[in-house]
Order: sequence, then structure tokens, then C-alpha cells
Amino acid sequence: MGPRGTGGRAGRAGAPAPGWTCLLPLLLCTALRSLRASPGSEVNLLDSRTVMGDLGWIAYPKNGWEEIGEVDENYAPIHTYQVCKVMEQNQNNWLLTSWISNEGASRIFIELKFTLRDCNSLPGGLGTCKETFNMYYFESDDEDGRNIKENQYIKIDTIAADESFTELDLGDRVMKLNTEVRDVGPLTKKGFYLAFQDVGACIALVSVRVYYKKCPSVIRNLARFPDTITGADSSQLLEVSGVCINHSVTEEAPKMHCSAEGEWLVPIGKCLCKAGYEEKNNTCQVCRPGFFKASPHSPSCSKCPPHSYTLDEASTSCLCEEHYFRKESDPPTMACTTPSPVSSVKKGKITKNSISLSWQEPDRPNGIILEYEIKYFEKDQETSYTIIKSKETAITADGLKPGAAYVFQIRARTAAGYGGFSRRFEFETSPVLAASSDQSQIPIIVVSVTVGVILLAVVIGFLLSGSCCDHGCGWASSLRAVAYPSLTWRCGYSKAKQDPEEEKMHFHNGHIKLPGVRTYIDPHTYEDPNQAVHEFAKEIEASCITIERVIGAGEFGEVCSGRLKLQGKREFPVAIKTLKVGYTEKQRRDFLGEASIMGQFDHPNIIHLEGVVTKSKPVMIVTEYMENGSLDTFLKKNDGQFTVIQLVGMLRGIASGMKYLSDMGYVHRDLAARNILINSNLVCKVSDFGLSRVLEDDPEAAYTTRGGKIPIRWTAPEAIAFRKFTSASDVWSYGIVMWEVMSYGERPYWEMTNQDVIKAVEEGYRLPSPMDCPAALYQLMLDCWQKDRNSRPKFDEIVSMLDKLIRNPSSLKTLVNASSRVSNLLVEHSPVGSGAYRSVGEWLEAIKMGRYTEIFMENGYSSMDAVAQVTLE
Ligand code: ACK
Repeated sequence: MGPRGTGGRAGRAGAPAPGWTCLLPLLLCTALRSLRASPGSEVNLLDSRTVMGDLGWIAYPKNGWEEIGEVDENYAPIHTYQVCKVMEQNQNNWLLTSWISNEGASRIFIELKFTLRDCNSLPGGLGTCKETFNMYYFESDDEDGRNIKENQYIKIDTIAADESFTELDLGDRVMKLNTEVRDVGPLTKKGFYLAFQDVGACIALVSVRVYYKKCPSVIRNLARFPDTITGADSSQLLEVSGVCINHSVTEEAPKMHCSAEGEWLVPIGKCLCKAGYEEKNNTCQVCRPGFFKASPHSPSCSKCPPHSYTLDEASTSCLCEEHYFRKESDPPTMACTTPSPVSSVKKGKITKNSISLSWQEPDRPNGIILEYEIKYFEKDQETSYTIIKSKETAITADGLKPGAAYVFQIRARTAAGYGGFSRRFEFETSPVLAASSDQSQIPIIVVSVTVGVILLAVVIGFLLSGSCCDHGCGWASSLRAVAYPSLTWRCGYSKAKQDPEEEKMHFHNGHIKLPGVRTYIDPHTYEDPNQAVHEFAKEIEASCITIERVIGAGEFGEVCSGRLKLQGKREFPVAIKTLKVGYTEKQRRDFLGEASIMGQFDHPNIIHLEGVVTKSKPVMIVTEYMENGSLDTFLKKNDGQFTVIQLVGMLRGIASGMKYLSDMGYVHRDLAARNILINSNLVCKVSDFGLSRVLEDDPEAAYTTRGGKIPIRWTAPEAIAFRKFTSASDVWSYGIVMWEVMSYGERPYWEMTNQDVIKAVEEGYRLPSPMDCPAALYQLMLDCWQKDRNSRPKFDEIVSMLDKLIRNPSSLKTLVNASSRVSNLLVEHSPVGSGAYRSVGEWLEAIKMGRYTEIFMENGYSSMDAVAQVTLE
């Protein structure tokens, strides 16, 4: 058969088959309700149900297939073709579809929905009735192929009904809708026609759906795979490459396989969200501020590690907060830290009162370790603890209870601040052995006491024969120590000497037990000055001291250097002040008074008293030895030799010592560089604690109009004027010491007379900035020289300020600008500036220095402009 001619189309409302066909439309409606939409991976090329207008199908012969007007469950018209020539012989009815584009698919599927009448249910022996029909296709690139002959169609299949219906079904109004699907391929042309051949059945073709299958576009492993039409072969797997989605990168080339059924199979390779993005719902989403992702391999955005931050989206790392650091070699996931904790702590020597510890610098100190803080407390007594600060990696905690357990924790400090405390380390002091239980010691004690008594007699005899410093320091005492070396074994007291680099603080219930809480006791308050000295100073056996040489002259006698050997301790250098022979009782009292004061102090920046010798002559005060002597001489000797940081370090030490003294309620009254001692580590310590404080011993001290002896250049105006000596007046003196230090021991106010100094200062003039002095330091000096003593900074503020400068050395780079530095001899801080004067003479008169006018003129400084050019040099 062929579509003979292009003629007639099936009429929309042909005459129904007699008898039962009239019922067909109603039943179809019921059947249509079961039609389902096609699955997503199928792409329809034709769906007869969805075509609203003319389908354009052709029936041949015209009285064969006819289109009947039907509506679906929504009363939308649908195209249904029926044929029912069961009564007639030799049927050959063709229904040809219009041209269907295959849209590139090489395998297509045809789904038919139809009803078919059971031949047996037809009345009368119907030998002609059939229960199948045939389906054909013909490929063509365009619509021209429609006029082909029947025999050019290629048969797809004979379609039989799974279920046919009977008269009974009609009666029950149950329609049996058949669905048959066939596939065709490979197709090679752009499109095709389908044809349905009826050979004498009773059929209603309810819908024809033609489709191909595809693997739908999908994102898998962060790669996008496009819509992919399945292969022509029903068992073929198509390999498809994926493309990494936005903000992702290829980890391994992504691939998947598209099956003939339109399913994606066997994914290979993958993409990863790039740094700064994380995977969420198959997309790469940006890391929010505060979160980061360092690498594509990190699973997700992470919160910035402790002490770091980021304000940006898509961050790949976080920045460390101020004062926190991360090594370059550290991963960005690492927290920014201050120094890492000390981990290995070893116990050293343990006695009944002390525990020595040592530890190793942390592996990751995050900078140079400035010092360690060692916290310790008696076990289960955590509320009362002691903190020692040390620059060394070893300390000795002394003053402990015998036989008690102590808990230690250590932390390091760098420029970044303190690191975390180490874990707790617990050590026990040695127990005290009970006399009764230590019978074995008795013979030793007996022998020791006997030997001791004999030796004591020898020593007393020897000491009575003359005193070391009376005969000059040095050979005599050295010889004695050499001649009687065994004397040293039972020497004096044993008090652990605190490392000059150490600072010790005690805390109770979270509050620092400030040294100020323990106030300084004026030895004058003791009726018997001897009692005061023994309250605060330890008595040392003279035999423990080896005097080596005279290093200076004090008010009461020579000052010597030497060595002290105390029992159980290594010999160490000391300074020894002696009281000259023929002293009066008052001189003795005043001399020892300094020891009574010094003995009350315990601070790394206060000269440390080792003890006194009062039971033999000469009477001596023994202090720690400061290798570099007094600060003013030392600076003069080393003019220009130190970095600003070293100088500020010295000032910090002095301020710290003064803070301690003011906390103790002690007013020094004679703070000056000459009264500061400096050791080989450049640690400065405040010294000279004369008892009377009338400053008899200070060559700088001058009598004031009120009769007091005062070091004018160092003293605050209110102290000069009405003896108002306070810590605030010490602060003024500290400002002068700052000036001395920054100018390497220059004499304050140079050769001005004391009277001129008093007047100039009264009138608001102040020392100019030393050469190359950081502006911040000069400003601090000026602050210390505020006329109103309450406006001056306190020592703790000075210490903090210097600490800040040390921590941030760049703040010291700004120097006082050269022209403002020394445009005149003194910097005027009164409202009247030097610019107000018409001549140099007028200006010098105004600052009560008129007598220097001639010198200025002789040296060419005849105008205020010329004076303004004067530099310190
Ligand atoms: O500048 P100097 O060498 O340091 O000279 C004086 C001298 O003694 C008279 O006071 C020195 N001096 C005082 N105490 C000590 C000490 N503890 N250590 C070293 N030298 C000292 C001071």
C-alpha cells in the first residue's frame, strides 16, 4: 500500500461504527484520566494529546481511520483515531503521521495508547475480525517523503493489545487502555514519518507519543554535565566531559557516562571549590567575612582561628590581631598566638626552703622572649601565689615551707605579650629531719660545734688584732681568707640572692600584695637604732668577707669591692661600705641607718643589701656589687655608646625601682644619676638611702635659705621652697635623671649657679632637650617638670609609658626637631616666648641670666636670631 495521493484528511467527526462506537467517547474519558506526563529524561518529539490544532495526519482510504472529537479529563480536545471495519473483508487502512523531526536523536521511542475490541465479543462469527495492527516508519530529511509507497515503509512491529475489551466491559464502563512502546534506531536522517496499518481490527488510537531519551543536564562533583542525547545503540554508554562550575577548579578531569536509558553512570574525576569558597548544594559559595578557606582541598569555610580575623569575603586566610603572630611556616588554620607555652620544666636543687627549676625555651616562641613569668603556690593554696619574672630559663623559688608540695607554672613573654601558662609542675621541698629521728647527725653536730667554738675563738682573736679597712682594703682581708679558708663553712645567714633580672610579686585572692602594702618603716621610729638594723639587715660574719680593693670614698669611710662567701652558696662579688675608725655614736647610727632602710627593700632595681657587720670592727654594710659603678660617671665614660633602647632600658629600670619605693611610701629626696648604680648587664639600681636625708653626703646638696641642704638642680621647686618632699618631687628628680641619661651625664643646667637655676625654673624655664633625644622622652621629662606637682606623672605611669616605647621602638624615631631643641639655653614654658625680646641682653635679663650677656656677645650671639641658631654642640 502507499499513500495514494495527498488527498483527504481524516474528518474530525466521522460517523461512528454502528452499535458500540457510540459509547466509546464516554469510556475514553475514564481511560484518559490514567495518562501520565512523560518522565524528565524523555524529550517528546510528538505527543498527539498536546497538539491543539490539526494534527495533519492522513487516513487512507478515507473511510478507514477516522478522527473523532474527544476531550480529555480537563475537557481539552484530544486527537483520537479509530477504525472498526470488522465486518468487512480485506481491510488495509493506513493512518500516516506528519513529518517528525528527530532533533538529532538517533534512537527514538514510540508510545502508543489504544483500546482494542475483543473479536470474540462481537456478535456473529466474525472471521474477518483482527486484534492487531502494524506500525511503520520512513526516514526522510524533510516533508517531501510523504508521497512514498506503502512498501517503502519499514515495519517497526505488529502491535497487539495486552487487554481487549468486551460488551461486558462497555456495560461496566471499564475501559482497558493498552500502552505499547517500541523503539527505532539508529536513525540517520533528520526526521521520519510513522504509519499505522489496520487490517480489520476495532481500534481507537488514543495517543501517540514519540520521544527520545537524554541524560539531563546535571551537576555532579561540582562539574556541570550538559543535556546529552543517549546513543543510538541501546547498550551504549556515552562518555561525557563535565565543566567545573563557577568558583571551582579541576581536581581531576570530571567525566560521566550517559546510558541509553538516559541515566548518568560512573562519574570519574571531580572539581573542588577554590580557596575562599565552599561547597553548598552543588555550588561554590563564598566564605563570609570572619571565615576563610585556605585551599581547594579544605572541606569548608572555617571560622578564623583564635586571635585572627578577616573583614573580606572569599578570604583564603585570616590576619592576626594586633600583638598576635603566626609563623610564615605555620598553616593559616593555625591560631595566632603569643609565645607558645613552656613545655619542659625540670627541677634542680631542692632544699627544705627552696626549689630550683630550669626549663627550655618554647619551640615556637613567636619572637624573641623578653622574659618568663613563673607562678607558684603551695599545693591547694592557689589563692596565694607568687610571681617571679626572670630573663633566665632557671630560677630558685626560696622562702618555701619545708616538706611542702609546690605547684609551678611558667609562661613566656615576647613583644606579642604573654603566652599561655605551661601545665602545672609539682615539686616538693625537702623535709626537716626531726632531731630525735636523726640520731646519726649527733656526732657530726658535736664535732661541728666543737670545731666551731675553736674557730670562733681564732677568728675573734684575729679580728681583734685589726680591721681590714682600717689598714686599707685589699691584701689584708684577702690574705685572711686565704689563710683561714675553713672559716667560710659556717658563715652567716643563707638568703638566696635574687637574680638582678628577676622581679618577684606576691598575690593573695587575686590581688597583688603590693610592696606598698608593706610600708617603709623609718628607722628613726626605733628607740634603739641597733634594733632597727637587726630587724632589717642580716648580720654577716666578717670572716665571710674578702675585701679586695678600695673603689671610692663614702661619707663615713671607704667603699671597697670584695667577695662574700655564705654557707651553702658560691662566693660572689660585693661592695662594702666601711665606717671609719673614731666614729661617734651618731655617725654609727646614721651609717647603719642606710642599711636599715635598704634592708626593707627587695626589688631588682633597688641596690640589694646582703647584710651588715656590726659585731666586729670595722662596721660594714655589704651590698651587691655593681660592676659599672655610678651611672653618671659610667655614662660620661661611654658618651654616645648606647642605643636609644638601651638608654630607655636604663630609665625603665630606674623608674621601676622608684615606683617600688613610692609604693613603699619612701621618698628618696636625692634621686640623681650619681646615686644610681649600674651593673655589667646595664641594670640600673637606685642607691644611696641616707638616713637623715639632710643630704650631708651629697656634694651637690646646697644649703637653702631655710637652712636645709638640697641638691638644687635635681629638686622640685616646692621641695626647694618649702621642703615639700614627696614622690611627686622624686618624679621631678627622675625627669632630671632622664635628662642626664639622654645627654650621657651632662651636668643639668651646666655651669649656671644654683641661684640662677632656682630663678629660671621658677620663671618657667626648663632644660632643653638633649641631643638626638626622642620627642616622646623629652615630653616625658617636661611632664615630670610640671610646676603643679599633681600634674606630674606617677612612677607607675612612667614605667608603663617607657614599656610602651620599648615595645614599639619606632615611636622613638621621632627626635625633638633640631631648631626647637636648643634655640636657647633653657626652653621657656612660660607664656612669654623668647621671640618677645628685642635683644639678647633683654632676654637674658628676663631669665635672670643678664650676667652672661657679655659672653653671648663675645661669642657672636648678639641677636635673638643668632641665639635661635645655637645648638647644644
Ligand atoms: O662611680 P663609682 O665607681 O661607683 O664610685 C662610687 C663609689 O663606690 C662611692 O660611692 C661605688 N659604689 C658604691 N656602691 C657600689 C656598689 N654596690 N657596687 C659597685 N660600686 C659601688 C660608686
